[in-house]
Amino acid sequence: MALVKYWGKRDTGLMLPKNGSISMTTDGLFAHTTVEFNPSFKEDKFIFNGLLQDTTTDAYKEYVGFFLGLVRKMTKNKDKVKISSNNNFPTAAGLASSAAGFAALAAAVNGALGLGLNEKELSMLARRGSGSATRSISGGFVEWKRGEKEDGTDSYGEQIVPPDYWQDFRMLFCITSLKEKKVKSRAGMSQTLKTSPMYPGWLSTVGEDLNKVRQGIKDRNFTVVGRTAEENCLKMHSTMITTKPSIIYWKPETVKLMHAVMDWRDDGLESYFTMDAGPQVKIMCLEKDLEEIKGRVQKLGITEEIIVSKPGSGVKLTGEHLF
Ligand code: 2P0
Repeated sequence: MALVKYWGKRDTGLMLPKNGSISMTTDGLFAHTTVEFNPSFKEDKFIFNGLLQDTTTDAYKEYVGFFLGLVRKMTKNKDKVKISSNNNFPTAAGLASSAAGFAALAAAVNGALGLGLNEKELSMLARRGSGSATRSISGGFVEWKRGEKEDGTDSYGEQIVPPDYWQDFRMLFCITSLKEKKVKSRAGMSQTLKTSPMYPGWLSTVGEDLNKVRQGIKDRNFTVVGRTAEENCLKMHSTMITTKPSIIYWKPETVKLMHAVMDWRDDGLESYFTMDAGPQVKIMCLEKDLEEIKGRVQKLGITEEIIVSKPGSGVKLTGEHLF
């Protein structure tokens, strides 16, 4: 979940970002993926949350199909593959499902084919599936370096601190709507870059946000991290709102929660919000205030679900296979 957002690509093929970003890998939301390449398989199969997916759709071809094409080019392995992947949270609703999904898929492919990629290489492979997945390979707080090189070899995720470094940092995922969003992040960021008059302002200030959040994490300075993350989120959304046609991911419940967080802060209860390409509000707070804030959110009666997360580990291979 991004604290300093990735918004805009400088190379769409290599999935290189216009700006660096920082996220927290969360322990409460994850993807579990099993991959098998086998010469006896007749076709590729992709099962998502238990349902066999149509591999002829544009969505499949743009995401999983494209990624498999890259893997095959890289490894020269021509075997057909079976992939099964489960998310323990809603998909395509602004909860970074493609980050979790492609980080897990890259790690599973690495294991299945014995590629022996290290964390940095794995991060660059995951990046080709979905930009935000670059960060989700590592645990704790992670920075995706923008990089300068045209070939993308210096654009990967790097851990700032491990998950146990900041044990009392919490994020509440306040799910306001379980509907899939109308405009995917990929399309949204491409449109914003082309038509928002705010986009240059976004790019010119994001470096400062990165410095503040990176240092704030190292210092465990909740005020600096929370405040900067909230400001950064609002700047990103200002580019979306002012793009043509306008993209407003917020719903009335989203705005209600934003105001609530600000009001509570005025009363001395410190928390901050961040939203991504969707209506969900993620509230950052410290463990000592968690129950109070959770209770207040529940009392508003506008959330479908609240998922509480702390910094979590990155990808790992498990012996628990889905088939
Ligand atoms: C982020 N988001 O930093 C930002 C904030 C959404 C808002 O990364 O085209 O699904 O696959 O690279 O990673 C969502 O965009 O886009 C995203 P692609 P992705 O988390």
